[in-house]
Amino acid sequence: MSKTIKKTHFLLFATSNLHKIKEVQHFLRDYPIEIKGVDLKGKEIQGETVKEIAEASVLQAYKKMGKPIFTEDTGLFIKLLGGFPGPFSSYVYNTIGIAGVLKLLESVKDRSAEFRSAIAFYAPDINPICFLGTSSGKISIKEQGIHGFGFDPIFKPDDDKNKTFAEMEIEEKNQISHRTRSVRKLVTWYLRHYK
Ligand code: ITT
Repeated sequence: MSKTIKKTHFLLFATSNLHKIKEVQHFLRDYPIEIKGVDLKGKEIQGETVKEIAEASVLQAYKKMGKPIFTEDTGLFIKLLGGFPGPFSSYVYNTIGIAGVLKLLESVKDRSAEFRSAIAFYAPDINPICFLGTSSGKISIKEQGIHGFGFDPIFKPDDDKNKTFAEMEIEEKNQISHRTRSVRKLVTWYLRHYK
């Protein structure tokens, strides 16, 4: 049984996605940082990279909350489609959806893809700072699994070729996910900076 870590730092996480909050909270079980999710329903930000989107979102979020805050933007970059949907992942998920993505890859052999996660953190004593995390894998032939969210049912990470992210419990996904990798960088930096 893991022992309970006393939370001595508090951060806001601006997101509309409860799954992201759960994953980050799960990761932070072993750290003295507590987060609170806030859904600010800000203006939809477009950008060419996940970093650009996360940085623009964090400034917008800080303007509203006035407290140390971070945002996270993820994109699914499919190699054969030149990185599409990438920064348009949310739009693609809400329009053509998973079925549409599978259709675009029908009878395609090279199904390599990558999730890229960018976390941007802002507090008044620093410039916005960004941390990146990636997870490479393949787009599966069909949807598999019931866990997770978004594109999880069609993403098989290279770290565990037999399963999609949606076939993993949160604990398992968190060991190898793009989000864990960006959050870990944020936490390492944060605890050094704000001892
Ligand atoms: P925010 O409010 O934090 O922006 P969102 O759900 O819009 O929440 P993103 O823009 O980062 O999040 O995500 C773009 C799309 O990619 C969206 O459809 C998500 O469902 C999907 N996505 C994000 N992270 C994912 C993950 O870990 N696994 C599978 N799909 C993911």
